[in-house]
Parts: sequence; structure tokens; C-alpha cells
Amino acid sequence: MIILFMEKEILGGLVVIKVGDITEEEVDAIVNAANSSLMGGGGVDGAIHRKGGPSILEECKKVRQTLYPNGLPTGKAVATNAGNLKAKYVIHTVGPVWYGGGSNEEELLKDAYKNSLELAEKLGCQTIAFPSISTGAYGYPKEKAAKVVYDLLKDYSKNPKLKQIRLVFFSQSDFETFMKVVGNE
Ligand code: AR6
Repeated sequence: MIILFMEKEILGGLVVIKVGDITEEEVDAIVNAANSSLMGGGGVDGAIHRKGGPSILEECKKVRQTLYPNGLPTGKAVATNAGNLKAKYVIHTVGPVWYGGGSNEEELLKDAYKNSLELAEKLGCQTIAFPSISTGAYGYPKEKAAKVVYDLLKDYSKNPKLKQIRLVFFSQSDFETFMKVVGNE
């Protein structure tokens, strides 16, 4: 019999790693791996807009008309309502497209996570759920992304302002890739 570990706490319980659909998470903020247009797309972005309903897109349009007329730059984050999702906010961030590693991808991926965490803190959130930003359509290698995210969260865990950070992987194998990086530490 194969026993699958679908959920695991790391970094003193601050971070929960799990397999699931992020649109089902009951947290204060759900992070969306968006694109600069903020007008929706496939992957996790499509799932969030589909399940959250049109009020999220309405607010994204307002963001484009006001704060970011040229689109949300890579690495930045912005919040909207969460529509029908079981969250107070959706934090939209744009991860980097993977061009081979020499185009500042690592820093930009860190920025996407850091700016989302900071924005959640400013909004008074205690819990947040992240998808695996950039590792789908944007092609960031999963193991490399896992290392970047783990290092960043290890650092964050020294002085955390949020109570819980959930990393929601869409497949068991993505979950295991992350756990392999944790295990190597
Ligand atoms: N819950 C959790 N994770 C999910 C879900 C879900 N419901 N759906 C997909 N994933 P991607 P990116 C995982 O492509 O690489 C969009 O079209 C997926 O398996 O959603 O940052 C945007 O509009 C993968 O591991 O985001 C942009 O144009 C991870 O989420 C572009 O894709 C990220 O995959 C952004 O690309």
C-alpha cells in the first residue's frame, strides 16, 4: 500500500505544505499567479476567476484604470476582493517567465512572494495560501522554484508577522519535489 502525505508542517508550523485546489482554501488571502494584464488567463488564474466570480475581474479592471494602467509589473502584487471564494482577498502577483535563469528570474520570483506577504500583512491578514507561482505556463523549473521559496520562507520565519502560510501544490509530485528540497536542508 502506498501512503501519501498530503499535508505537512514545516518551519515551526508557520508553513503548511499541501496538495489541493487553492480555490478551496479557507484563508484570509489567496494568492493568484496572474499575468500583467490582470484580465485572467489559464491555470490557477483561470480557476480563481471562475470560482470567485466576476467581482474579482471588476476590481482588476479598476486597478488597471488607476494604479497600473500599463499592467502589473513582474514581481509586484495587488489585492482585490475574493468574490465567492472562502477568503477576504485575492492577492494578484506576476511571477517571472523562465528564460533559462539569466534574466533575473530568481529575484523576480522572490519579489512575487515577498510583495504578496507584505501586502497581506498590510491588509491585516493572518493566513495566506500560495500556488506554485511561475511553475506552470511560465515554465520555472519546479525544483529551482522550490529552493527559492523555501529559502525565502526560512528567512521569513525568523520574524513572521503572518500566522500561517500555506503552499498549495496541485499534484502529489509537485508536493514531493518541494519536500525533497526541504529534506535536503
Ligand atoms: N490550485 C492550485 N494550484 C494550481 C491550480 C489550482 N486550482 N491550477 C493550477 N495550479 P500557472 P504560472 C498550479 O500556469 O506558471 C496563467 O494563464 C499549476 O499546476 O497557473 O505563474 C496566467 O494568466 C502550477 O504548478 O501559473 C498567466 O498568464 C502552478 O499552479 C500564466 O498562467 C502555476 O501554474 C502564469 O503562469
